Amino acid sequence: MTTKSSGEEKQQLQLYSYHRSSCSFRVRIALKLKGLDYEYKAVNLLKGEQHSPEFLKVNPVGYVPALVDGDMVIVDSFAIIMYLEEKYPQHPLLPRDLEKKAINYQAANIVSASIQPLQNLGILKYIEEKVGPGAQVPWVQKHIGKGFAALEKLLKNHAGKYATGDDIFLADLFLVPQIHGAVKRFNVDMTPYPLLTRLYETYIQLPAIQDAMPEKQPDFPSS
Ligand SMILES: N[C@@H](CCC(=O)N[C@@H](CS)C(=O)NCC(=O)O)C(=O)O
Repeated sequence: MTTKSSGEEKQQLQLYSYHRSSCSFRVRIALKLKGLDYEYKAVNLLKGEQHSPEFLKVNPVGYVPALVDGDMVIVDSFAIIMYLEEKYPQHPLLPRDLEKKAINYQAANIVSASIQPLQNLGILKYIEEKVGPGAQVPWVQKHIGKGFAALEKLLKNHAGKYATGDDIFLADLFLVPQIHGAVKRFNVDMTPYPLLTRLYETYIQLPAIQDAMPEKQPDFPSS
Protein backbone atom coordinates (compact mmCIF):
# COMPACT_ATOMS: atom_id res chain seq x y z
CA MET A 1 0.00 0.00 0.00
CA THR A 2 1.23 3.48 -0.71
CA THR A 3 0.23 6.96 0.35
CA LYS A 4 1.17 10.21 -1.28
CA SER A 5 2.64 13.01 0.74
CA SER A 6 4.30 16.32 -0.25
CA GLY A 7 4.45 15.22 -3.87
CA GLU A 8 6.66 12.22 -3.18
CA GLU A 9 5.61 8.58 -3.12
CA LYS A 10 5.83 7.22 0.42
CA GLN A 11 5.47 3.63 1.59
CA GLN A 12 2.90 3.31 4.32
CA LEU A 13 4.17 2.03 7.65
CA GLN A 14 3.12 -1.53 8.45
CA LEU A 15 2.82 -2.89 11.97
CA TYR A 16 2.80 -6.62 12.66
CA SER A 17 0.72 -6.81 15.81
CA TYR A 18 -1.58 -8.95 17.89
CA HIS A 19 -4.44 -7.21 19.67
CA ARG A 20 -3.59 -8.60 23.13
CA SER A 21 0.19 -8.25 22.82
CA SER A 22 1.42 -5.69 25.34
CA CYS A 23 4.59 -5.14 23.30
CA SER A 24 2.51 -4.28 20.21
CA PHE A 25 0.26 -2.06 22.35
CA ARG A 26 3.30 0.09 23.32
CA VAL A 27 4.08 0.74 19.66
CA ARG A 28 0.42 1.39 18.79
CA ILE A 29 0.38 4.16 21.41
CA ALA A 30 3.59 5.69 20.01
CA LEU A 31 2.17 5.65 16.47
CA LYS A 32 -1.06 7.30 17.65
CA LEU A 33 0.73 9.98 19.68
CA LYS A 34 2.93 10.79 16.70
CA GLY A 35 -0.10 10.87 14.40
CA LEU A 36 1.28 8.20 12.07
CA ASP A 37 -1.05 6.07 9.97
CA TYR A 38 -0.12 2.46 9.43
CA GLU A 39 -1.37 -0.75 7.94
CA TYR A 40 -2.27 -3.29 10.63
CA LYS A 41 -0.84 -6.75 9.89
CA ALA A 42 -2.42 -9.21 12.31
CA VAL A 43 -0.35 -12.11 13.63
CA ASN A 44 -2.49 -14.52 15.64
CA LEU A 45 -0.27 -15.64 18.52
CA LEU A 46 -2.82 -18.14 19.81
CA LYS A 47 -2.80 -19.88 16.43
CA GLY A 48 1.02 -19.87 16.43
CA GLU A 49 1.31 -17.57 13.39
CA GLN A 50 4.44 -16.02 14.96
CA HIS A 51 6.23 -19.31 14.15
CA SER A 52 5.12 -19.43 10.50
CA PRO A 53 7.87 -19.36 7.86
CA GLU A 54 6.26 -16.22 6.44
CA PHE A 55 6.46 -14.29 9.72
CA LEU A 56 9.92 -15.63 10.61
CA LYS A 57 11.17 -13.87 7.48
CA VAL A 58 9.98 -10.62 9.10
CA ASN A 59 11.20 -11.39 12.62
CA PRO A 60 13.44 -14.46 12.94
CA VAL A 61 12.90 -14.55 16.71
CA GLY A 62 9.17 -15.04 16.21
CA TYR A 63 7.72 -12.22 18.29
CA VAL A 64 5.47 -9.26 17.60
CA PRO A 65 5.70 -6.33 17.13
CA ALA A 66 7.59 -5.67 13.92
CA LEU A 67 7.47 -2.42 12.00
CA VAL A 68 8.08 -2.10 8.29
CA ASP A 69 9.06 1.36 7.03
CA GLY A 70 9.87 1.17 3.33
CA ASP A 71 12.86 -1.15 2.99
CA MET A 72 13.47 -1.27 6.73
CA VAL A 73 12.13 -3.85 9.15
CA ILE A 74 12.53 -3.04 12.83
CA VAL A 75 11.66 -5.55 15.52
CA ASP A 76 11.40 -5.16 19.31
CA SER A 77 9.10 -2.50 20.74
CA PHE A 78 11.91 -0.51 22.37
CA ALA A 79 13.92 -0.34 19.14
CA ILE A 80 10.80 0.52 17.14
CA ILE A 81 9.82 3.34 19.49
CA MET A 82 13.37 4.75 19.48
CA TYR A 83 13.37 4.59 15.67
CA LEU A 84 10.03 6.39 15.47
CA GLU A 85 11.26 8.97 17.96
CA GLU A 86 14.26 9.87 15.79
CA LYS A 87 12.54 9.69 12.43
CA TYR A 88 9.29 11.37 13.44
CA PRO A 89 10.17 13.97 16.08
CA GLN A 90 6.60 15.28 16.49
CA HIS A 91 5.27 14.62 20.02
CA PRO A 92 8.63 13.77 21.66
CA LEU A 93 8.55 10.59 23.72
CA LEU A 94 11.63 11.43 25.78
CA PRO A 95 12.13 14.45 28.04
CA ARG A 96 15.21 16.63 27.50
CA ASP A 97 16.13 16.53 31.19
CA LEU A 98 18.82 13.87 31.62
CA GLU A 99 17.58 12.52 34.95
CA LYS A 100 13.98 12.28 33.74
CA LYS A 101 15.20 10.60 30.58
CA ALA A 102 17.12 8.02 32.63
CA ILE A 103 13.99 7.37 34.74
CA ASN A 104 12.05 6.76 31.53
CA TYR A 105 14.62 4.22 30.32
CA GLN A 106 14.59 2.47 33.70
CA ALA A 107 10.80 2.23 33.92
CA ALA A 108 10.56 0.97 30.33
CA ASN A 109 13.19 -1.65 31.00
CA ILE A 110 11.66 -2.84 34.25
CA VAL A 111 8.53 -3.60 32.23
CA SER A 112 10.21 -4.95 29.11
CA ALA A 113 13.00 -6.94 30.74
CA SER A 114 11.86 -7.81 34.26
CA ILE A 115 8.09 -8.29 33.88
CA GLN A 116 6.78 -8.94 30.35
CA PRO A 117 9.19 -11.75 29.33
CA LEU A 118 8.05 -13.72 32.40
CA GLN A 119 4.42 -13.63 31.26
CA ASN A 120 5.06 -14.36 27.60
CA LEU A 121 2.99 -17.01 25.85
CA GLY A 122 5.94 -19.38 25.43
CA ILE A 123 6.73 -19.22 29.17
CA LEU A 124 3.10 -19.72 30.16
CA LYS A 125 2.80 -22.76 27.89
CA TYR A 126 5.98 -24.21 29.40
CA ILE A 127 4.68 -23.70 32.96
CA GLU A 128 1.36 -25.28 31.97
CA GLU A 129 3.12 -28.36 30.59
CA LYS A 130 5.79 -28.79 33.28
CA VAL A 131 3.93 -27.66 36.41
CA GLY A 132 0.24 -27.42 35.55
CA PRO A 133 -2.27 -24.81 34.36
CA GLY A 134 -2.98 -23.61 37.91
CA ALA A 135 0.62 -22.46 38.32
CA GLN A 136 0.53 -19.84 35.56
CA VAL A 137 -1.42 -17.02 37.19
CA PRO A 138 0.39 -17.10 40.59
CA TRP A 139 3.72 -17.08 38.70
CA VAL A 140 2.72 -14.06 36.64
CA GLN A 141 1.19 -12.24 39.63
CA LYS A 142 4.39 -12.72 41.61
CA HIS A 143 6.59 -11.23 38.90
CA ILE A 144 4.22 -8.39 38.12
CA GLY A 145 4.10 -7.60 41.84
CA LYS A 146 7.88 -7.51 42.11
CA GLY A 147 8.16 -5.18 39.14
CA PHE A 148 5.27 -2.94 40.19
CA ALA A 149 6.73 -2.51 43.70
CA ALA A 150 10.00 -1.36 42.09
CA LEU A 151 8.16 0.99 39.73
CA GLU A 152 6.24 2.59 42.62
CA LYS A 153 9.56 3.37 44.32
CA LEU A 154 11.27 4.54 41.13
CA LEU A 155 8.49 6.91 40.10
CA LYS A 156 7.46 8.20 43.55
CA ASN A 157 9.47 11.43 43.32
CA HIS A 158 9.11 11.96 39.57
CA ALA A 159 5.46 11.41 38.71
CA GLY A 160 3.11 14.23 37.85
CA LYS A 161 -0.01 13.71 35.84
CA TYR A 162 1.98 10.95 34.09
CA ALA A 163 4.89 8.75 35.15
CA THR A 164 7.67 11.33 34.94
CA GLY A 165 5.82 14.65 34.94
CA ASP A 166 2.95 16.27 33.14
CA ASP A 167 3.79 14.99 29.66
CA ILE A 168 3.32 11.50 28.37
CA PHE A 169 6.66 9.82 27.66
CA LEU A 170 8.33 6.48 27.03
CA ALA A 171 7.75 5.18 30.58
CA ASP A 172 4.00 5.67 30.15
CA LEU A 173 4.00 3.76 26.85
CA PHE A 174 5.39 0.75 28.67
CA LEU A 175 3.27 1.15 31.81
CA VAL A 176 -0.12 1.37 30.07
CA PRO A 177 -0.15 -2.14 28.52
CA GLN A 178 1.54 -3.73 31.52
CA ILE A 179 -0.99 -2.33 34.01
CA HIS A 180 -3.85 -3.07 31.61
CA GLY A 181 -2.78 -6.71 31.31
CA ALA A 182 -2.25 -6.99 35.07
CA VAL A 183 -5.76 -5.76 35.79
CA LYS A 184 -7.75 -7.25 32.93
CA ARG A 185 -5.91 -10.48 32.21
CA PHE A 186 -4.03 -11.54 35.32
CA ASN A 187 -6.33 -10.24 38.03
CA VAL A 188 -3.57 -8.49 39.95
CA ASP A 189 -4.68 -6.74 43.15
CA MET A 190 -3.56 -3.13 42.55
CA THR A 191 -4.11 -1.99 46.18
CA PRO A 192 -0.36 -2.01 46.99
CA TYR A 193 0.36 0.20 43.96
CA PRO A 194 -1.54 3.48 44.44
CA LEU A 195 0.66 5.50 42.08
CA LEU A 196 0.32 3.01 39.22
CA THR A 197 -3.43 2.84 39.88
CA ARG A 198 -3.73 6.62 39.67
CA LEU A 199 -1.66 6.74 36.47
CA TYR A 200 -3.77 4.02 34.87
CA GLU A 201 -6.97 5.91 35.66
CA THR A 202 -5.50 8.93 33.86
CA TYR A 203 -4.19 6.90 30.91
CA ILE A 204 -7.50 5.33 30.05
CA GLN A 205 -9.07 8.76 29.55
CA LEU A 206 -6.69 9.59 26.70
CA PRO A 207 -8.00 9.07 23.12
CA ALA A 208 -4.54 7.94 21.85
CA ILE A 209 -4.52 5.21 24.48
CA GLN A 210 -8.16 4.28 24.01
CA ASP A 211 -7.53 3.85 20.26
CA ALA A 212 -4.53 1.59 20.93
CA MET A 213 -6.45 -0.71 23.31
CA PRO A 214 -6.74 -4.40 22.33
CA GLU A 215 -10.49 -4.22 21.79
CA LYS A 216 -10.09 -1.42 19.22
CA GLN A 217 -7.82 -3.48 16.97
CA PRO A 218 -9.04 -5.12 13.75
CA ASP A 219 -8.03 -8.60 14.96
CA PHE A 220 -9.96 -8.35 18.26
CA PRO A 221 -12.47 -11.21 18.22
CA SER A 222 -16.00 -10.04 17.49
CA SER A 223 -17.68 -12.50 19.87
N1 LIG B 1 11.41 -7.48 23.67
C1 LIG B 1 10.39 -7.74 22.69
C2 LIG B 1 9.50 -8.83 23.20
C3 LIG B 1 8.49 -9.27 22.15
C4 LIG B 1 7.50 -10.27 22.71
O1 LIG B 1 7.77 -10.95 23.71
N2 LIG B 1 6.31 -10.34 22.08
C5 LIG B 1 5.28 -11.22 22.53
C6 LIG B 1 3.95 -10.50 22.60
S1 LIG B 1 3.99 -9.16 23.76
C7 LIG B 1 5.15 -12.38 21.57
O2 LIG B 1 5.20 -12.20 20.37
N3 LIG B 1 4.96 -13.61 22.10
C8 LIG B 1 4.78 -14.77 21.30
C9 LIG B 1 5.24 -16.04 21.96
O3 LIG B 1 5.61 -16.03 23.15
O4 LIG B 1 5.24 -17.04 21.25
C10 LIG B 1 9.61 -6.44 22.43
O5 LIG B 1 9.57 -5.58 23.30
O6 LIG B 1 9.07 -6.27 21.32
